[in-house]
Amino acid sequence: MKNLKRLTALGMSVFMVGSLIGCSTTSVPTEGSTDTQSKESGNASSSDASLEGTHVFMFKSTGNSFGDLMYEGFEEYLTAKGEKTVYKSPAETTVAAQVQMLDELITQKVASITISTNGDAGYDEVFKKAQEAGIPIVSVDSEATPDYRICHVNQAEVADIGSYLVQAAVLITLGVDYPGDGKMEETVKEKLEGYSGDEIKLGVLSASIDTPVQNSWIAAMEDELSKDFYAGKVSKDLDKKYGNDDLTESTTQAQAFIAENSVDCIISPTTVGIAAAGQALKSANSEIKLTGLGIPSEMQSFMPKTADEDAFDYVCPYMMLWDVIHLGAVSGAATYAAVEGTFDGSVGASFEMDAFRDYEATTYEAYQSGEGTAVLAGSPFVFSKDNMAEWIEQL
Ligand code: RAM
Repeated sequence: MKNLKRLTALGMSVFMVGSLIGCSTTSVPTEGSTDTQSKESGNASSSDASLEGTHVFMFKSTGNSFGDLMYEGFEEYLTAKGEKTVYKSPAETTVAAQVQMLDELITQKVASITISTNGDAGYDEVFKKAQEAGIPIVSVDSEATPDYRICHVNQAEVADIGSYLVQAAVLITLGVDYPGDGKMEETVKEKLEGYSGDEIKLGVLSASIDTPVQNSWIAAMEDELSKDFYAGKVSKDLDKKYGNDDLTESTTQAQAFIAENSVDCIISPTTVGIAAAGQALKSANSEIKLTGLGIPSEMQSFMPKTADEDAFDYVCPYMMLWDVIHLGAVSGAATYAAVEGTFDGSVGASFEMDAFRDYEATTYEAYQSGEGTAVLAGSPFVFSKDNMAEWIEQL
């Protein structure tokens, strides 16, 4: 894990400037087993009485490694605390599917709910039921309604993610290698100043049209594009398509971008979308380039892996993400503190997270975020030909 430390330091220096699977079941507890650290997904049937007192981690849907990696961290952290955890996600990436599953879990008297939501609205009734049953709700990745959550665990600053994704897409369109720590904005300004070609057009291949987290990043991308130095050089309008975090639907949408051939670079702020687009663009031998938020091991066929390679021989010259396993562990620590009654999520309230893997013990303090509060888990890393080989081993 030595490399992770070095890369963590790199990520911080780049990004902290200016801001601080269907219903598959991979492991189900056997009858009479005391081990409920299962990775079961799908139906939370009421016959599964062993879930009483268990901490639930619910992702947007099954079949997404991003959710699996977060659960890995969540489970590891809480297991070390002597707690029981379970991974429950619906097969469909919809609010209704999550609500139905939550309702069943609350009836089973689970200890807590840690969730990445599929939408802003539609959870009130079920969240109220959880609240009345004394079951705390913490959201991670994609926010839950401030009215009902203890706090949200934010992976990285939303504004930064939006800016960096646009900057990366513009530089990639202009054939510029990742310029290194903290140099993206100035490089974009410099390159655009000397640019007199056609207006650059960017596309977005997102998750669902309602997903809070992707929508917040898209709004931040639009803010970035409204800055003066893009005027007349990069279109303010993003061409948005939605693949619902489903591989097949995302592939269809990527193919639509290819058929229309009207964007220079696709930004996919979802690990499912970027992998689908990588494959579609590569198979079609398309000139459209790609960046976004991706898991290194899933993107290795579409990205350069050694410093001596030409990044532009690949569909995706560089992209970004954060340490997803650590993010899941932070959500576990927040949930644990909430259940213990030592963290109420109000502004200024804090909890201590034990040392986790390569990370030292850390105190997280809640800050105002929209109508609710959040804690900031970390910062993104840029994955490029200089560090891909190391990151493929980690994530
Ligand atoms: C996907 C999910 C998740 C998002 C990541 C980047 O796996 O949509 O919500 O945060 O990508």
